[in-house]
Amino acid sequence: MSRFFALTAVAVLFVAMFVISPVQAGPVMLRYANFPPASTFPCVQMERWKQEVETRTAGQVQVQTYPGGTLLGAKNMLRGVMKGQADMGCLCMSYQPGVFPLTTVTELPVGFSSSTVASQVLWDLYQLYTPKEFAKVKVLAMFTSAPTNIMSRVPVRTPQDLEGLELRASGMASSVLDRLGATPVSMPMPETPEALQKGLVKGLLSSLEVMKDMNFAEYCPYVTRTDFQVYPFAVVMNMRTWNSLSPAVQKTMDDLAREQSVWTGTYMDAHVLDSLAWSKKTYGLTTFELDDVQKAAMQEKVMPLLEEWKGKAKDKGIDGEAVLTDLYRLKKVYQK
Ligand code: 3IO
Repeated sequence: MSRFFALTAVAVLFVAMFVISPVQAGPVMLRYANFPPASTFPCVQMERWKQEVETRTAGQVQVQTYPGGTLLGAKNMLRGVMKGQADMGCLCMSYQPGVFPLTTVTELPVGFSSSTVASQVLWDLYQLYTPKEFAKVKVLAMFTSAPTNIMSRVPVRTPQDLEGLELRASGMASSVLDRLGATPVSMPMPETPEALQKGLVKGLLSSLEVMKDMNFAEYCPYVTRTDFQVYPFAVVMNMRTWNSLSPAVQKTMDDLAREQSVWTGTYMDAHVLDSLAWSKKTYGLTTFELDDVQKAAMQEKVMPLLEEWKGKAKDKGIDGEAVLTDLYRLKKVYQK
């Protein structure tokens, strides 16, 4: 009889080892997917997050990073993370129009002066509203690109030069180009080099650090300063992965979230300046500035996009007017 109990005890222990050990023994491994090349800012911030988390958890959490769409691509990032194909992913809200009705408020041409300001506004708006669009994932950071400018193979000296010009963009940036009489061609960033090389587009509308990080300065010797709007990003985690983490690890990640968002904005703004200096030195970049009258005329043409966004928000049960009021209030706070 005692032998029976001994065997049972061994069996119970054996099973327990398998059930418990994956949680208790060894570091937790997280797979973090990203869509653009490793040189670009979404991946630079990913490596920084990995470093911080590995250090702050004393190696209890290990992060395996997958840049360049090697695990998930630009358009299936949210779905892939929700399905558990990756534990984490970095996504750009502009690539899936309609999927992020609230946070895309930050895509509007509201005059953000920097990524540092826009990233903080986006993070605060997320905290304030915890929008449904992110309900099925855990959000670990949010940030934006720097304000968008025109990079082109042909000079764009005046707003008239935009007429019919094929430029690559995405989401609201494409709508902005459309309003200004250009011909937007929408695609995510990783498809842009080929479109430029093949002459499918004559340039693009994005933030200027890609002149260096994507080597677009080689194809686009001209920049026109417009600072139209920004592209918003989110770092999300699979909910089951999140729930499997210890409270201490969860706290480490929660504590890092705002800091990571601000870090990325600050990195981005500095890197834009670096990229412009590099483009001038390496490829002799020419930059065009528009005058105040031209800027005002362009701003007037894009203003209806705000009403359009409010209408779409309303269809999804969002009080767009209130969200915009909060956006302007926060923008003012961080611009100081
Ligand atoms: C962007 C996306 C991927 C890599 C670098 C980047 N810099 C600015 C963006 C914004 C964006 O999503 C886009 O498609 O222009």
